[in-house]
Amino acid sequence: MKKLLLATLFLITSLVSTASDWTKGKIVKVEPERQRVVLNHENIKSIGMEAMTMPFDTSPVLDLKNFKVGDSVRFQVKVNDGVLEIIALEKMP
Ligand SMILES: [Cu+2]
Repeated sequence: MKKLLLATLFLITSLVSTASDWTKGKIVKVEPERQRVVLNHENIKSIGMEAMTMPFDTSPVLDLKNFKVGDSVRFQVKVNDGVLEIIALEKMP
């Protein structure tokens, strides 16, 4: 029982730390019709990924029409069935 509780607490803690982990980047390409965006991103600590330019799938709740090439942004990713998905995306001043 205690083990289960600890496992649950650990899971919740990991979810929270992932959710609060913002990474900065720049929009290289936007594809609103495919819910995809290409970002030049800084290293993503939560998944140990170095800085690079790459495409991302984005959550259907994000309206990509609000973004354009060259925008400075910050974002959060989660791994969904082995595929990276952006779950939060915000413009930076
Ligand atoms: Cu990358």
